[in-house]
Amino acid sequence: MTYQFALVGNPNSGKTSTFNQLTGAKQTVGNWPGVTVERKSGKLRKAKEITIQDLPGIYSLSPYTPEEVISRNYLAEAPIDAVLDIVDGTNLERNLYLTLQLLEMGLPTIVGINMIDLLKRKGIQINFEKLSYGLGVPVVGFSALKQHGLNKLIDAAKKKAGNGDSVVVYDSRLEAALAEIKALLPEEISESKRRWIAIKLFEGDELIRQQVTLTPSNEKELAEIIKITEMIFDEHSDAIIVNERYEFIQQLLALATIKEEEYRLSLSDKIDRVLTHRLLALPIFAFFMWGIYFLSIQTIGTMGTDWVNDVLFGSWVPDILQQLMNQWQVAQWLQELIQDGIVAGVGAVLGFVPQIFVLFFCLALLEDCGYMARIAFVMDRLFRKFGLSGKSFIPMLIATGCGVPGVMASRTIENEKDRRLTVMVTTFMPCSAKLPIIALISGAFFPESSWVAPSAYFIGMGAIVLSGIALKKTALFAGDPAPFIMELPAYHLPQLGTVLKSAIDRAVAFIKKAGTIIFVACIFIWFTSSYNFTFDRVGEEESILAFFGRLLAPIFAPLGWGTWRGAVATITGLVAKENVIGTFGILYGQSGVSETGTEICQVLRGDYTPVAAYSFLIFNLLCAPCFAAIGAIHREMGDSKWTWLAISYQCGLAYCASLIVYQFGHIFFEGGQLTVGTLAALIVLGLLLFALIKRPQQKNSPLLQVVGEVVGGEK
Ligand code: BGO
Repeated sequence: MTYQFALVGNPNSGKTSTFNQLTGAKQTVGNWPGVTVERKSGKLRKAKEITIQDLPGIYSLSPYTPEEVISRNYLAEAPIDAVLDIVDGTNLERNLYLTLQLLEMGLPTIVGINMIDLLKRKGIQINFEKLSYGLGVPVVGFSALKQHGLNKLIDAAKKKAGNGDSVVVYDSRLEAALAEIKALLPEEISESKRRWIAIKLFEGDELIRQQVTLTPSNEKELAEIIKITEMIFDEHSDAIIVNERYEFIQQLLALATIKEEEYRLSLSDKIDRVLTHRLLALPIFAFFMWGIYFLSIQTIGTMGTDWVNDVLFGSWVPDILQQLMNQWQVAQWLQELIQDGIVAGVGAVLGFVPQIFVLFFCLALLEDCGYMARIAFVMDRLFRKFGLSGKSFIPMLIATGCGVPGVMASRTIENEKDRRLTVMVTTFMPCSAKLPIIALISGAFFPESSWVAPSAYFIGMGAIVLSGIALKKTALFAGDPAPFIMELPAYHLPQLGTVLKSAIDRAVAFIKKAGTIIFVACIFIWFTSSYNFTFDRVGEEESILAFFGRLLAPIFAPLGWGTWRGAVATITGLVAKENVIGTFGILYGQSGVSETGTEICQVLRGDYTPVAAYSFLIFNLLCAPCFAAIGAIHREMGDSKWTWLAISYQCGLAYCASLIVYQFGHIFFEGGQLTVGTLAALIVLGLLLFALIKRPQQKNSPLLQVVGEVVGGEK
């Protein structure tokens, strides 16, 4: 059996090279168009029954140039068994334009993607199967220069010989017009050529118009069809066809090609490989947080805080105020209120502004460069293991600034159980108001350890994760976590303006609070710590505050800090967490030493052991948040029962954690004796571990059943 194959392709696609390889001819090869200007033929080297015709290089079959005329006439008239369409793989879009026209002609076509050696070098991947599927004809990759794949090309051509079906279909409105034109064509035109001729008539191809004889009414109808279609597409008919071809090619390319630059890892991806690594992500995050706390609480921030405490509120402000009050002959009680109440209390709180500024500057840096989004992603992986959604991390991240917006951010969680759980645990994160407590305790009791301050952050997160594990096992919160899809923005250099603004905003909010709510609270604390119930001026120990503090202190005794001052500071912290420090400023300032921050530290060290102080820190970190955040919890929970459940859970967990830390820490680090408190801590630890490791419950335990009925009527 003999075969007639035609080599067709764009100039420079490697047709002549292919022809030479296949036939052993020595045609001139060149990297400029027009090397093959006339048709040449030759016999296949390995199978002389196959004749190959090398046609001139062309870009299109709408014949504008002599080469296009030669090629089109030959393709339209010669008895060809198969067309070998030689496509420059590095220039697919332009080359496939000709391919589509070959398919429109209904020719039995094999697409040979040449220059696969160059494709490899350029990092372009072509999926030949997908391309073949899209075009509806065989596609073979080869290299004429490297002599790869040529046999496959011939085999495919032999298989395809004589079969010219095409699957190329354009816009349905255009196809409808072509179908109508096909119906107008004379019957003697064969079925295989009718669609191509319809396209050519639609395009307005003059040569075809002359060759096809239409009746006058069909002529009119053809004009009508073209006119309507042009109106529909709002384009000239030839432009409609061109656009459709390119549209088809774009879809093909999207389906079948990948450029390496599109999947090559960007710098951002490379950084993510490390920062979001399964094993490394959390240690790296811990290291970053350590660095941030080290800068804000241990070094740079502390320098500012020391200056504010020792110089600004240690001498400048009190001295200037004292002079003014002496000049204006201010009453003694008012002088005491201003110095011992307001300056000591508000000053102690304001002393932490530099540390807060540095902390939030560093956090804003991490947020602005895109790292915090990664942490949400990493946390999603971690949280998901424990049944929580990564969506819960966003409120927690916001809560590092302030618990109120943090709690409100839980609204993005669709699953009601997950949302309630998130509201309940979000305020475990240390907010800016808790930072002074962290700074004071770590500075006063652990000046040598750089891990105590960041540990507050990790304790907050640990409490959230462990709460998630334990609570998700109860029927109140059970269920699969909501899916969390977030786009990770590419890393970029942080904008100094944005970062500064974020840090300044938070510092200003802190200062505003010190000038309002803390100011009023300090007056109240000073008054109640300076007067007794008959409003006589008394020493602190006989004051109203000391009375109430002593009533509460025993509750906190097992936690190691059962002094009336510690109890009062914790309770005033419910108004605003800054009050904890404001209260210490007033109470320990009045104890005869001095108001300055450094000296408060010395007095504190006399009242508490380091383990007791750490237990105090943990309790104040985890217990119910300030009133404003409790209000937000109430709004989000939408009912008092859930709010009370949240507050009770927070205070209960805070108490248990502090108890365990103090009781065991006291024995291990301070040589304490075993007591009833140790036994209680052991039992509590056992119960907490049990809550963590027990099997998830389908049915509520009797206790939770009661709670469920109370808070949500759940059985
Ligand atoms: C020059 N791989 C590579 N890398 N190049 C190829 C391949 C292939 O598989 N196939 C062809 N070429 P024609 P038309 C040249 O001649 O066959 C190259 O127009 C050069 N010449 O070598 O002529 C081929 O018949 C100087 O390149 O195509 C030729 O379709 C510098 O593609 C070009 C660089 O081949 C066109 C290349 C003086």
